[in-house]
Amino acid sequence: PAILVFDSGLGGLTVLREITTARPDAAYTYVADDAFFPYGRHEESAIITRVVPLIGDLIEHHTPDLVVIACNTASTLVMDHLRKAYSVPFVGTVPAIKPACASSKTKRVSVLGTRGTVKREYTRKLIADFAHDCEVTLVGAGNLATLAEAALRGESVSDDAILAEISPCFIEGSPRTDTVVLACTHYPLLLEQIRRIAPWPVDWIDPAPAIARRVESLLKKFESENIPAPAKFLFTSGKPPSSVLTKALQPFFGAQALDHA
Ligand code: DGN
Repeated sequence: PAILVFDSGLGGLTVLREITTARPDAAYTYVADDAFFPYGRHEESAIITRVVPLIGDLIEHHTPDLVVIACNTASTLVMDHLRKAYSVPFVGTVPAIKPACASSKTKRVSVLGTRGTVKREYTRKLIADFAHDCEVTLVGAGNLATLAEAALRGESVSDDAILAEISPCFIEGSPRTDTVVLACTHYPLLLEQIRRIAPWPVDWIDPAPAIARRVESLLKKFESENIPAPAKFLFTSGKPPSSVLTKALQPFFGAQALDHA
């Protein structure tokens, strides 16, 4: 099967990594709309106008069997529009509020996302539907996705810069926060550093494994083929990646060739 994975930038690679483990036999095209990055700073209407036709063009050009929108900032807005406009199956990425509230022991959960994601109607509805016995704090991080991309490029990102973005997630008191939803696909790129500097240990919920399970179930009809994994492709709408970045991306694309266009 052919799978198209889309994000505003390179955060969706954390989702790609998980899906490729589940279905190593699929052909992957990863598209980063980096010319419009970060999506968190755009108006809702601008994101819809940008993403819906862009995905249409990509479907026409790449004819995928499945499209994964590996971006919360876009998924919380465009999934209905996409499903109405195109017949290919879609998997979106939305804040994992339901599993976080189910697993939290203290029933104090924070949702860390872009400013766009945390103010969405869609996110509020997830809270209304699934957080009955749980107190949910929404934290809009203005700069964390950009810091994650800098870290991926090999730049050093200071503990203080990250702490400034994540500290509002930690609500003191009794009981205190024990679970934080990573509601932006970029944040797992920083998880090691985030865990090390967090004021206290919490469960960080990364949606990628759940997305990979969903993809696997939608792809059941494509029998797993015992063939060498096809090359994976990276497309960017802005600048081509530097050689440093291309090297940093290699682990996400596995041993196969990484081609860029
Ligand atoms: N990775 C994206 C998300 O999951 O929301 C958005 C990053 C951004 O555009 N700021």
